[in-house]
Amino acid sequence: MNKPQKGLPRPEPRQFDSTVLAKEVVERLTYRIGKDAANAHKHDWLHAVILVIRDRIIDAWIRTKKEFHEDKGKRVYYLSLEFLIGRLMRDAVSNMEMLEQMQEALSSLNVDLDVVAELEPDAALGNGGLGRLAACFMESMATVGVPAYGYGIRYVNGMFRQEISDGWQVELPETWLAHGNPWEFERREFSYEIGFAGKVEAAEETLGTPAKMKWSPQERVVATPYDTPIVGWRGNQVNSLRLWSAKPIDPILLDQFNAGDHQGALRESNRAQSLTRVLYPADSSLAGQSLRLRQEYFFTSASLQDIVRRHIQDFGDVRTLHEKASIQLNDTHPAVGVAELVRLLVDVHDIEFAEAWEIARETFSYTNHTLLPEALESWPVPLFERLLPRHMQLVYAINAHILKKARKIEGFDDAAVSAISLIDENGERRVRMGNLAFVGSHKVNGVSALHTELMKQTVFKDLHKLYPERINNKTNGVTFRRWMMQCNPELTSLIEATIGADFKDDAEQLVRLNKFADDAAFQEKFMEVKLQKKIALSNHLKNYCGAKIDPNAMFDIQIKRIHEYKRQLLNIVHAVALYDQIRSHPELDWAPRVKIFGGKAAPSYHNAKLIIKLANDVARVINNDPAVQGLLKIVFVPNYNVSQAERLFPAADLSEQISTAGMEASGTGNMKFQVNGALTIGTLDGANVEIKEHVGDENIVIFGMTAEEVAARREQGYSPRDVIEQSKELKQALTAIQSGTFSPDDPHRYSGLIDGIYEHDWFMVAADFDSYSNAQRRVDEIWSDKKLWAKMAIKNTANSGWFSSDRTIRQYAEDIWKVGLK
Ligand code: 26W
Repeated sequence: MNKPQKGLPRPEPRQFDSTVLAKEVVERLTYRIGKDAANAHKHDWLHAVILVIRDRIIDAWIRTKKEFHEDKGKRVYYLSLEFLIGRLMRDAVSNMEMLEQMQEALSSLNVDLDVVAELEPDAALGNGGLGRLAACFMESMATVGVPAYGYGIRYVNGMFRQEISDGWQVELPETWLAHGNPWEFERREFSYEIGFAGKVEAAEETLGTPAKMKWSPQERVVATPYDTPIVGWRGNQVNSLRLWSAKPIDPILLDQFNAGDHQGALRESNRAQSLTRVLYPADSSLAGQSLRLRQEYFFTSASLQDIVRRHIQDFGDVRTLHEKASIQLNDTHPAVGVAELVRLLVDVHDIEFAEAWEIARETFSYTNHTLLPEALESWPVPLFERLLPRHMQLVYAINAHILKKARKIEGFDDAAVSAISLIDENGERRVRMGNLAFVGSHKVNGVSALHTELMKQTVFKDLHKLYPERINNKTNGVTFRRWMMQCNPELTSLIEATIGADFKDDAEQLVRLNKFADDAAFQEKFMEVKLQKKIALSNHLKNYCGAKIDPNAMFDIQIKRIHEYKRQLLNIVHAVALYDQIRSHPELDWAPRVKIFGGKAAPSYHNAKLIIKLANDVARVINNDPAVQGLLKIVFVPNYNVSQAERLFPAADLSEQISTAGMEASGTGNMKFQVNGALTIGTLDGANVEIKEHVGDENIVIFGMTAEEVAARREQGYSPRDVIEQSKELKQALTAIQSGTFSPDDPHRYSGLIDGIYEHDWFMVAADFDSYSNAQRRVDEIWSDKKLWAKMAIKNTANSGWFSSDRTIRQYAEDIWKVGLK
């Protein structure tokens, strides 16, 4: 249950005097930035505003740290290679409840808050869903009162900037730190040394079996933290996000430099700094690069050294670590931490292996975010051994320990033993990071009910047999502060005027809107807000990418990473089919639609990049054909990121959640659409299943095969060619794409892509097409009944409260972390 602050009276909204704020902004501008109002650039204003907000947050931050220290309670550490935060200013100013006063203060200085807010760069230290979830969780942990620290990497270059050139994706570096970052504080005093490679010898006093050892790394770098305050709703608690930056031990080898070897003198420095230079822009397969493993170990080791240091400082004895610390592994990216913590305990703190192993397992828990085989991390044994020789020994020791236990269990045959092994012995030997994370954790969770069930049946089938209590579900959520209150203040005000303000502290109060779903006056107001947000998006897109779209058309939106399993291709093929039908039957009453796409492709993912080009090619032809003017339009929004998302979700009528069932772990975009009153067209995949349960079958449009049906169909051997032959609509659309209708400059551009559908169609585009197309007709029917659409849209918002990340975090706190909330 989502209760505001454990029954404590809700704090009164803070009072900030706008004249005081205006004075402070000018004061910061003068004395911290060194400018007067007459000469200040917009960036200077932004900086000054942030400094004013920041100073207030710092007071609460220091108070929070003091409380943690005095409470002597358990703390939560969220280890994630990605935090996709976006902009922080609006988050901070609205969670501190000073938005209106700050707006007033700035307008008294002739400055527009919205204009300066646009200048803040997006902190895009993540790829997609997993990274954005980490950011929502940080905000929710501060909101519900979890004493938490986030740990990650301070990439100099986060996610690349996407430009679309002649319809193709081009990747450019994004330099989010170019103007400095007023939100971060360097804390050099908490720097740690991180080692790589080198040799392992017996320690002077050997202790226990396997024994304590001495690792002498061949290469060492320094990890220096930068802290960012994360303020929760109403500013009650401020947690820290600690991001590590790599620095050389010796910035320059002076002797070498003076001897004339200028490059050699800087080599070590450059090598160290390259560790945290760039985020890997792939959210599925990784071709085993050693830099990636080095990044993972670097931030994990630094975080664990910091956690152990803090624990000893506060509690004196490292043996009680598991009682006072809960470490959440966000996917397997920090899974090497299991071996690292055992190493620190055995080699540095003289604890015997068996006890160290118990402590580690009680401390860690692991979240799995994907079942895609190519995304399950594993490292070639030779690479792992060269880079982390001591950890390799410990992985073998842990493996021996686990396999011994498994062999004693009846019915655990050789196949099951080899499936749970930490080493994959099929072909090139590899260390399986998923298995390491699983055995090294006391709890392992999936991110939606369906995904968790599939984890038990597929990737972790045998480990689940061995540890049947370990796997549990924690359905994802999103923070309503960012995804409703900040990006859709118009909707927020309407809801407040209708049901009061309680939903701001407890999103589940939104259910009170259910009784207004049939109320004609409320329907009108609700759809009026939607129209306003659509007009705002139309205006934005005109400036941003030259797209001209009619706000009265249905905004049908698919925004997410481009991946074959997410099936943007199914949506594009449907657009082509619809185009064909409108042209063949101009006499019919077509619902005007704008199909909007946005998303980045991994730079090395050929088909994903081709799908972007196809969307743009199809857009060019359709948008220039007078026969469908005003009825169908396609827009590909370049550089989809958190800030674009904040404009797109509130303006959506239709949310496309059309992955091949069983492949999308949860989805969180689906929730952001729902919050903002869009209807979902989707498969029974990930959290769509639970969205359907919450909104009711009649308020969502479901199509396609279930996960079970997909598995059975693949098992039986599926013939896409036969399916295509039986669907005139599909065949026509595929033929048009294949024959170069949309790519006259290169008629064979899409041969390979379409051949893939004919030959194997792994993602079942053909198999689900007719069902999808029928579902889209149903969407058109609903659209033609404005009252029905409004009612369904309201029902979606009204029943979205359960998908608040506050609920998710409370469940983690209770079931996994066992930590009290403030
Ligand atoms: C190879 C490296 C790699 C592998 C997987 C990098 C990143 C990943 C992630 C697991 C990809 C990811 O972001 N997964 C998404 O996580 C979201 C939050 O739980 C879910 O909502 C999405 O369904 C899932 O695709």
